[in-house]
Amino acid sequence: MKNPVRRALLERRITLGSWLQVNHPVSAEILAECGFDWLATDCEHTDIDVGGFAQLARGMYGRGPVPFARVRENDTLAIRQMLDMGAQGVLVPLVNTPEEALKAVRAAKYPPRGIRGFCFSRMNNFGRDFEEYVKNANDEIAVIVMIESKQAVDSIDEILAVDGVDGIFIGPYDLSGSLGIPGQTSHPLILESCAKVSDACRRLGKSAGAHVVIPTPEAIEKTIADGFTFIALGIDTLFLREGATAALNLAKAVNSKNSA
Ligand code: 3PY
Ligand code: MG
Repeated sequence: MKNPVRRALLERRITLGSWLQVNHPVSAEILAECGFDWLATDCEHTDIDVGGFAQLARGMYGRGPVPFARVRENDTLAIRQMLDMGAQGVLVPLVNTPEEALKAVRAAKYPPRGIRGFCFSRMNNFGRDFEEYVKNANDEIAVIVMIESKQAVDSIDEILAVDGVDGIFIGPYDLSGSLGIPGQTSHPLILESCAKVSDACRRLGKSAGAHVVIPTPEAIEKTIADGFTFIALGIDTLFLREGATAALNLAKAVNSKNSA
């Protein structure tokens, strides 16, 4: 197993991914053919459990994108099971302290660096590639912690200093709740927090990630200019709705022009 996205994270190079919330492998297969560097399956805010993730990851194998899972919480077993199902990177929500960051890293690493359990499972072709997988996993699996509270922003240097944290990913919605401005993700306090986190990543040589939910040229430009390199574009659900709505609106416009 080689994970080019982890190399890019360590070198602070831009990678482009997307976000999966549809609990069916067809959308994973379709997005996997689009050329993204990685695809993150959201297991925190969807009905996608470990079995669902295993199906989506099967849709990605051999198609290019590195499978990431946003795990449902910072829980040792949640992280372990996603890795055993073939995730090559985890995004761990609501990491607020260096201790919590270390917990996530230790869950993702085999001993002696961590407490990941050994087994035959999907990630090592049910034991066929056991030795090779175990030899490389600690160096190839990416661990990204989500910064989505005031406490996390205030502790950003200490969180980034945790060995094994490859980068962070901003959660602007939860951050807005924590800052007392729920839902106001363009509020100056959020922008200030993002700038602080991005600057800390630059100083400490770690990658900063963000989700460009509506990928307009301005939003992409700003995200890159702000120093983010691990960039999620859109969501499968939004691509479906936007594509369908655009086609329908086009047909309605043609129809009304023809009947005018
Ligand atoms: C947040 O904004 O809180 C998120 O977790 C986005 O995925
Ligand atoms: Mg969140």
